[in-house]
Amino acid sequence: MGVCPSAIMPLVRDNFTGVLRHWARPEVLTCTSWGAPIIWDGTFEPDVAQQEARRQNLTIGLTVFAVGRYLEKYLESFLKTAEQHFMVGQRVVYYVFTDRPAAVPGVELGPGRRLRVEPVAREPRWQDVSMARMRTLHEALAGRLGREADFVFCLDVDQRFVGDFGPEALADLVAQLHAWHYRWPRWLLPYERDRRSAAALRPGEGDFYYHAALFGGRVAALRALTAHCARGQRRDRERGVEALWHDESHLNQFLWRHKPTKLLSPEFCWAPEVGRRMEIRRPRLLWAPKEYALVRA
Ligand code: 2GW
Ligand code: MN
Repeated sequence: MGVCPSAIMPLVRDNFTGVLRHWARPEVLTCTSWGAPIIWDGTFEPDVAQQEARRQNLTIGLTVFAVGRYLEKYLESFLKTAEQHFMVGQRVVYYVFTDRPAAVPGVELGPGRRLRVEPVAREPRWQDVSMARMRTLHEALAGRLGREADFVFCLDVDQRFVGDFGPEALADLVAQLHAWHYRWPRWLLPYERDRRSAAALRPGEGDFYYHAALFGGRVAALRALTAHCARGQRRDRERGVEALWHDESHLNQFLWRHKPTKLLSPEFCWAPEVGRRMEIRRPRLLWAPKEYALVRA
């Protein structure tokens, strides 16, 4: 994972994080080898972020897909908990992509917050439901979403907010450390290795394993990310291959070539099944329990 430059270059800051307090969390990596902050609980100042976001008069987009059974199962608690914790005090626009717009639950929204429902087709294979998000997002970012939002976060729906998730997470290109893999050595990370796939990484490539359940950034950066992933998926389909972790493999490929400017610690998107970990202090999102047998039938 490279040597953290924080020991020799203690001042990592950005407008939203403030001065990164490496010293508050000496037990974890708080900075990447390319100088991007990895934000952990206690390393940033939420008030600095809040003020800066207000000063810039930002609109923050949150996209989520709820297709088929995932709508009833997850969407309401996702939205309700987002109202309690996601970018509270900022202007927020939710984009819910679904095959059944009429079934989207009515959730009461706070001031300055709105919800738009965008119809999408239902793909027959679940892998395609997940992968089709990249192309749909790419198009949405070129349309109204891209015009009305300054920053956008793209999330899986099968999770809920349990802690405040605020503007400290904003940056040009934001990636999430995967809860299951953040302690693993690089050679064990589940990147796509088949060279026929556009998502392939060679031995020695890859910085971290990033979770596709959460990525974000400025509209321009996300246009590039979604274009890369959608193009890679299309090429794979033409060649008759499919990457190991679908859109997530292509995301990891992109983020190896285009370094994210901020990383979120696994606290931001935690999986309770991993078990107790001393460094996980205050989770922001929790994955819903996986019920593959039920939903992937
Ligand atoms: C997905 C798999 C099996 C059955 C159904 C679905 C499904 C997904 C669905 O029926 N309807 C639906 O709206 N989705 C959307 O795709 C939804 O937003 C969901 O959160 C997202 C990804 O599927 P999910 O959450 O079941 O996959 P995970 O949690 O195992 O996700 C990781 O790996 C995926 C690729 O296999 C994606 O990269 C995802 O972003 C990762 O978190
Ligand atoms: Mn998920």
